[in-house]
Amino acid sequence: MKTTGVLVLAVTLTVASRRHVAWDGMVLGVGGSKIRGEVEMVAGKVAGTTAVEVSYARDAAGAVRPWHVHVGSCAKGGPVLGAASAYPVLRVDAKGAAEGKATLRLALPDSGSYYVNIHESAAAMSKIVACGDLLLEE
Ligand SMILES: [Cu+2]
Repeated sequence: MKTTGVLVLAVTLTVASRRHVAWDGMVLGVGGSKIRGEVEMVAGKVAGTTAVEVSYARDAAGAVRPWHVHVGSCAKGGPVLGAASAYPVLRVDAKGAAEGKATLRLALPDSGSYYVNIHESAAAMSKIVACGDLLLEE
């Protein structure tokens, strides 16, 4: 019986340390862009990593868009979360849709404020075409 108790405790601790935390948000066009989509940020498959997925529609076919999750909010701005190089550019398809994934070398945050933004182009990083604040879902 003692062994069973230890086992139950071990299982309970394992489950407790794997809280299902996810960050979700809507991606919405800024300044006349009609972009509409979603972003999700969850723990990566490898411990200590974070996986981000973004997908959206209603953009200009053929556009190539840099994007990142940033610390802060669409309203206030803030620095890129992780390395900017971890976010492969989005390539908008013929129907105006795009999707991308990034793996960040940091553990999924369980607090703070984050947002995703889509930049006009590598040559016009300061122009934001879409943005979305992330909300913590537990
Ligand atoms: Cu950015």
